[in-house]
Amino acid sequence: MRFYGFAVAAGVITLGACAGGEKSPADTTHVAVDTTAATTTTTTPGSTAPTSGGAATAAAITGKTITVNMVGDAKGYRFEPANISVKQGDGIKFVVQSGGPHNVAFDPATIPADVKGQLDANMGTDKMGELSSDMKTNSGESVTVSFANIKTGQYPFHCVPHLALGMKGVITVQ
Ligand SMILES: [Cu+2]
Repeated sequence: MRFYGFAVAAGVITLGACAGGEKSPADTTHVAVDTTAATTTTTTPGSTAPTSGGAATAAAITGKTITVNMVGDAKGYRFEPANISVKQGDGIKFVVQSGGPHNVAFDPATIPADVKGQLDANMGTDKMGELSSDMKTNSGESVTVSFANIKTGQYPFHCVPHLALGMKGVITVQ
């Protein structure tokens, strides 16, 4: 009885030492290598797909971030302000105030081909389609768009659910 108990205990300790000592370093190395390979493989086709000269990697905001409110009340649905001027590198944070759900969208037909891929990437990954953000419902929820690597020009935008009600504006990149 006493001998049996000792043998089991010793066996457990030995197994534990082997597993911990030999497997961990090897596993860690393999995981790290695999992750890098997987990331590279996944990112490359995604970036190339929009055919915009490899410009589809999100460019971070380097300037200031301007806040635009998304409002829906007795006076109607609107962006406040609706006409916004930014410098290249600035960002715009669209924040739900009331009347949601709202979103931020650009009509692909109005965006130059050499801007489309970059602008789409600069909207982040929470999107329901090309150049169209997810819906934001609750007050305080927001969509941030970077205008880094976006050439100067005028970019009309709108809120998909309220476009027919006139919720739209124009962003001028200077
Ligand atoms: Cu809206």
